[in-house]
Amino acid sequence: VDKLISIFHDTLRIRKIEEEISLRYSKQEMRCPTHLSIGQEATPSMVCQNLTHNDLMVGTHRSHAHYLAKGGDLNKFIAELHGKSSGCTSGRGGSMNLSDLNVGFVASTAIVANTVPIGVGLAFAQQLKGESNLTCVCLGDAAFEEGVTYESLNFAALKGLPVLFICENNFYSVNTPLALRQPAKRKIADLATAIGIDSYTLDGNNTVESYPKVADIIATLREKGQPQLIELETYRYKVHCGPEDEPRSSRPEDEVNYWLSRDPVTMLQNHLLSNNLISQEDIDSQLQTIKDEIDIAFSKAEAAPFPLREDAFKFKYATPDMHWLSLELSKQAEEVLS
Ligand SMILES: Cc1ncc(C[n+]2csc(CCOP(=O)(O)OP(=O)(O)O)c2C)c(N)n1
Ligand SMILES: [Mg+2]
Repeated sequence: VDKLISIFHDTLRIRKIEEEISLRYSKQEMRCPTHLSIGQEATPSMVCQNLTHNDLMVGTHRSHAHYLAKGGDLNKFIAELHGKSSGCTSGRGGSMNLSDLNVGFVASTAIVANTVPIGVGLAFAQQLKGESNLTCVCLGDAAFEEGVTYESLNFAALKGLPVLFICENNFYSVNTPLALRQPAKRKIADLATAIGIDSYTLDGNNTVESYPKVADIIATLREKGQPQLIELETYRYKVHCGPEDEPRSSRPEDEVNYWLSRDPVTMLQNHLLSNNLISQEDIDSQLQTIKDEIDIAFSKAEAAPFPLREDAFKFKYATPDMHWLSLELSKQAEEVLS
């Protein structure tokens, strides 16, 4: 019960944070492309209940919820969206490049499936070092249309790496439905099973039903140290990228109605209320606390300084013999900025 209440709090908090981003986005203070995951909040909230800050996580272009559920700092997150130096990636990454080693959130990247080999490599490194933590790799359904995913799953199976693959299947890649991209009768989880990874398909919106299974799978992974994949079926309400709602006309009406009737926050809230596990007063008080912390995070982010111009080329990847290029780019940047 405590876990369900905690998951509810996380889903509600992530929902409210992303709604606020969506509301404020048109002010043009957050200048990075932003992929919201409103409708999908239960999956990272369920998974992260069973992860510690020692466990590593890598994410995707749509990783706000992953970062927040993993324990990422709200102030640093909102500052990152504003490109400020107090951001979790020092204002250099934005929405799609979140990173915070304090909570084991190593990286997220914009390239579909890019973090799958990175996550498997991290797990391999941890195994070589004799560490007992696990690595969680978040990926979308479209990552199963990229060759590198199969190579990485194969390597994880071969080496017996403690990797938890979390595939959030929201049935879309940008605007293209899964049915137009992958054979209808073949489950994503079955692909990973065929490679030699224990895999499961769960309802990503029904926390009451799926959470105990998620907890068991992660416990087994910790015990046996073998990779596991969970495909969590869910749905996003917003457009692929940006703050607007997905136009009703762009998707089949019965499909939208089905998923709206299974909203993960509402379903869990109804369960907790109807079983007297939480009261409306508790929810109202949680909402007030969340609102206050969001307001503070935005105020801090708006007031924070941008990274310094003279630091523009710090932390870049370049060998010393490439230094001439940085100097040249730096000169050009100066000219543009002046
Ligand atoms: C290698 C690569 N191909 C294409 C793109 C363009 N792109 C960005 S997000 C995206 C959709 C990814 O869908 P999915 O993995 O299911 O994640 P979702 O957006 O549904 O969360 C695509 C095609 C990209 N970023 N990288
Ligand atoms: Mg998808």
